[in-house]
Amino acid sequence: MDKDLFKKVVLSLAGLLVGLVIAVYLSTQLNPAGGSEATLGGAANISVDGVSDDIVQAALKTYVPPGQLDEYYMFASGGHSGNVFVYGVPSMRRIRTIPVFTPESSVGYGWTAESKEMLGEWSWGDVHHPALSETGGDYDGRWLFVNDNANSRAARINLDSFRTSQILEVPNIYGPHSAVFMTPNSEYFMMGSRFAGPIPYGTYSPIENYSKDYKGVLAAIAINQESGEMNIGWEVLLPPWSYDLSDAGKLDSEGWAFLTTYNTEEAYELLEVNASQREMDYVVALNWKLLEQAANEGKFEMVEGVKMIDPLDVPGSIYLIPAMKSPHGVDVTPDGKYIVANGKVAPVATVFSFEKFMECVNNKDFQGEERGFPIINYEKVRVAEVPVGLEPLHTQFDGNGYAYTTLFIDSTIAKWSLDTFEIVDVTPVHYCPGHLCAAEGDTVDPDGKYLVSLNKLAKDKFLSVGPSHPESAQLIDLTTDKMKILMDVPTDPEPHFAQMIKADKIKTFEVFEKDPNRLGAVYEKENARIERDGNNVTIYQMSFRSRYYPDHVEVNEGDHVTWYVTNTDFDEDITHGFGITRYDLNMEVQPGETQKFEFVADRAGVYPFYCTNFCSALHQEMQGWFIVKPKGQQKT
Ligand code: RUQ
Ligand code: CUA
Repeated sequence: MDKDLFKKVVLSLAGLLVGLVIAVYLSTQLNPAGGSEATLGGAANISVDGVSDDIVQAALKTYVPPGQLDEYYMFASGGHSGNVFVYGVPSMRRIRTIPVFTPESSVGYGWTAESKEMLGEWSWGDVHHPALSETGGDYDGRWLFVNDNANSRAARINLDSFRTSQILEVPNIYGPHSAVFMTPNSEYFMMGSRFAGPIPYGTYSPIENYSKDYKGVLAAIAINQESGEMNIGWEVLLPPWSYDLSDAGKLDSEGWAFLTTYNTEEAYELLEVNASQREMDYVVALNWKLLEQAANEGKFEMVEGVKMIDPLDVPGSIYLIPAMKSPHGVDVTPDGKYIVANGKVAPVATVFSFEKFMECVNNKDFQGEERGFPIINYEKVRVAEVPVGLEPLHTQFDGNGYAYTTLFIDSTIAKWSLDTFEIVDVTPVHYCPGHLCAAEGDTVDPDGKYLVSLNKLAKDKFLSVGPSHPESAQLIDLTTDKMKILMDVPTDPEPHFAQMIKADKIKTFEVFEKDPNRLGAVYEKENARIERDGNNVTIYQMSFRSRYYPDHVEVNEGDHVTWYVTNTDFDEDITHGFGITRYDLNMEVQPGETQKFEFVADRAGVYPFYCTNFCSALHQEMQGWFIVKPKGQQKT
C-alpha cells in the first residue's frame, strides 16, 4: 500500500472512531425526537437521535482530536487591545496572543528593556489590518505586518518566533487606517491616512483651512528581504479625503495600488451627513512603481526626514475611478484582472476592469479632473454592479471563480460569480459582519476551503457577560455548494481583518541557540556575576530548572541596574519567568534566550523574586532575593 493511501485509511478509521464517540455522546445528551443519519466519508451511516445531519457533519468537520493539529493559522487583528490573536482553523481554538502595541505581563512585553524601547511613549495602539509577507502574490510565512490606526505606527512580527520584532513610527500620517497592504513580492507595504491634518505633526492650522492646509498621505514602507527590517521608502501627498482599506494590484495589475475614498466632499463637521453628499466618491489608482522611480530620481522634498512626493510633479502616478457613494473596502481578484469596490452606502459591489482602466489611461479617455488628477470614465471601466445587499464592506475569494462579500446591515455574506456577476448564495451571519477571511483568500491562489465571518455583534450567541458582549467569529464551510456555518467562537474586541495561512508554510524555531557573543549572555556558573562601575551595576544571571544563579543580588539604593537573565535550559517549551515582587518588573525568558531589565533601584528593602512560569517539579523553589541597601547605610 502506498504511503498516502495508508495515511488516508488510518485517518478515515480515526475519523470514524471520533464520529462514533461524538454520536454516542450526543445521543445520550439530547432528546430522542426525530433522528438523523450522517454519512462519514461514505464509510458508515451515523444516526443520532434528535440531532440534525447538519450538526453532526459540522461537529465532524471542526473537531481536531488530541494529537492532531489544525490545518491553518488565522492571524486576527486585536483592534484597540493593540494585540494580534492567533487561531487554529478549523478548530477555531485561540492558540496565542501576540502583544504588539500594548504591554502584556504574561510574557513581560513592555517590561524588558527591548520591548519597552519598542513601545516608546505610547501605552495603547489600534491594530486594524494584518498583512502577511508575500512572494509572487502568495503568502510565504516569513513575517506579519500590522498598522496602528491610533498612533501612526507599523509593526513586524517574526513568524519563526511569533514575537513583535520591530515597531516603526511613521511621520506625517494621521491615522493610517488604509493599511497595511502588501505588494506581491513584499517590496513594500502601504499605509494610507484616514484623517487629514497639517504636516508635519505639530503644525497649527484652523479647521476652516481644511481644504487648503490639511493633507492626506500614503506611506510606502520598504521591507529588507533578508531581515524583514522596515524603513520608510517614501510618502506621497494625497487630497484631504479619507482612505479606506486598500489592496495592491497583482499579476496583470502588479505595480498599482487601489484605495477607496470617502469624504471627497472635504467636510470637517457633521461628517455623518456631510461626507455622504456626493453620489460618487473614488477609487484612487496609484502607480507605485512610477512613484518609486520618482523617489529614486530625487523628485521629492524632505518632510520630517521622509521623502515626500507631490504626485502632481509625477504625471501618470494617480488616477481617480468614480465609485459609488462612500465605498469601504476595495479588493483585487486573484488573477489581478478586476478591482471590486464595496459600496457601503450603496447596495452594490462595483467591479472594474483593469484592462479597460489601462485603455482609458493610454487613450487619455477621461471624464474630467479633480485636484489635478484625471477622472476615468466610469461607464468605460465598470463591468458590473453586483446587487449584493445592504452595506457591503469587504470581499474575499475562493479560487474557484467566486467572490464573497460581507453585508453589514443585512447581516449576511453574499457569494457571487466572477464570471456572470450573479449572486449564487447568501448566508445569514450573527451579526453585522465587517471583514471576512477566506483561506489564503486575498492571494493569487486562494484555497477556498474555509471562510471566517468577523462579526461586530454577538448578542445572544454566548453566555451573557453583562451589557457588553464579546464580538464573534463564525467558521463557514466553502466545500459544499451552499455556504454552511460550522461554528461560532467569541473574539475580543475588535475583529477587524484576519488572514488565514496554510500551517505548513510557517517554520518556527525550537530554542534560541547558544551564542557566547550575545550581549549579557552567560551559560556557565563561573561566568555568572555582578559587576559594579560607580553607580552602575550589571547582573549576569542564569536561570535553569530549578534555580537562579546567583540567587541573591544586593545593590545600593539609587544604583542604575542592568539585569541580564539567560535561560540555560535548551529544551523546547521550558520557559522561565522572572518577576521581582513590589518592583513592578516581570519578564519571560524563553529556552536559550537572554533578556534584560534596566531600572533604577530607587527603593531600599528586601524584594523576593521568583519564576512566574511553572517549569518543573521544583518550580516553587525557583526564587531569590533582591536586596537594596538604604542610602544612609552605604559605605563610600
Ligand atoms: S476597515 S470593517 Cu477598519 Cu478594516 Cu472595514
Ligand atoms: Cu522556572 Cu518556574
